Amino acid sequence: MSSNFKPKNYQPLEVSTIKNFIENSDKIKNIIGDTKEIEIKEVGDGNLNLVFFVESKKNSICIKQPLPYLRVLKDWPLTLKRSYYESEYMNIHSNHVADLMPKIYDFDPELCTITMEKLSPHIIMRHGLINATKYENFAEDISTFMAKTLFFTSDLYLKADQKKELNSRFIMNTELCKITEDLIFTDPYMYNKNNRWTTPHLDKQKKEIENNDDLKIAVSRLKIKFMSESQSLLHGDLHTGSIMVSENDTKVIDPEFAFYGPMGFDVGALLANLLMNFFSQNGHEKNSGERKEFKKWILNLINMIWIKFENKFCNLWDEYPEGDGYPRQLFNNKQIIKREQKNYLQNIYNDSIGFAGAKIIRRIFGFAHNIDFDWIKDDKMRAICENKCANLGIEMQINPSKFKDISSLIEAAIKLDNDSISF
Ligand code: SR1
Ligand code: MG
Repeated sequence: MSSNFKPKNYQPLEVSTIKNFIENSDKIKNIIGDTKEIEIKEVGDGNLNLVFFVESKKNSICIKQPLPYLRVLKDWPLTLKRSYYESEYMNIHSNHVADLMPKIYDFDPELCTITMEKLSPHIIMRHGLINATKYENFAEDISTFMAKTLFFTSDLYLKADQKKELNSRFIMNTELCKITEDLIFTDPYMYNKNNRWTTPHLDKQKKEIENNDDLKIAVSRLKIKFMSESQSLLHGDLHTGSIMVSENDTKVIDPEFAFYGPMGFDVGALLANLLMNFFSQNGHEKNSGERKEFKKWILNLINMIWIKFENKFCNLWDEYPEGDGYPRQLFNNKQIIKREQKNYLQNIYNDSIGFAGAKIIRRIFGFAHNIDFDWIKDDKMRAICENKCANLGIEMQINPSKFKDISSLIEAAIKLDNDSISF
């Protein structure tokens, strides 16, 4: 299960070997049809994997294959087993959210490939948001995705043995969890050769982070929560680079970090990435003020996502109170459960705030950054956007009670965005 897991016939695919790969699989060949005139492109631009698009007259597919190391840092070994976890996650959730993920055609345990539907005309959501494109169905779609994936794999819906069995299928995704444990909860708070930030402008803030004991305690508490609370089967990397969108459609991709963890980790990842996009907008303006309207839209999106998620999650709980968590026999009085739902959702919200704060800091001071900020060409401008957002990320971790509900989070973001900062 570790990085030395290597099936006997594993070979990284190349554009020149894809035809052969298709011809060796009846299933895939059937989808593609005649391979004589196919077009093949390697398009992977993430941190980890190879991604090929194949187009024939009949159909188009996407083949994703892990490498035994990090694509962006070749001397960092990484288990091939991750594609197994990704395909397991997609299979499990295809019951609940089939229309919110690409269709999977094949998982090849030898080559570790996942062959799936090629999404078109979808693009990576992060790219769309950087260009200030609005996705009007997104709040509806992603709140459904999170409510269903998190509820249906929790103790609220499953019997204890079913949940433990599911958990056991992901329990050894330890290498991917370790990336998160190091890159999100540890490295940004100390010296690490892989860390980077907009220097020299953010040098002072980086030092303050390293010297802030309250912050290091807060992030370590979040790390403990991440490592020990097996609440639901998480996507594990639910940022806007793991979501593809078209005008009216949303598809969640890339669940290779899947594992059983605290629900707020997925919700927080999404909120953090939308907040980072909000703070990056000034840096993408050609004329000052032109993104004002879009920034309002992003904040409203954050608000809608949380409210819809909360409602949908509680509705699922009302409809399927089947899990061992709150045995039905104990609660004849529905009001008691209603009250407890509020409490439960408040806890998810509180966790989401902390995790979102940690996710913000890692993307500004850690190893893997977001293009939302990285694509701001002017260093000073980028530093200003990042600094304001990082101030929010720090507060969200040390003073989560300041953000008791989603409107207080939004007000705080507006206030920090209006701060005048100069370097
Ligand atoms: C070393 S991989 C860096 C990051 O890329 C993925 O998207 C995850 O967020 C991971 O932490
Ligand atoms: Mg990914």
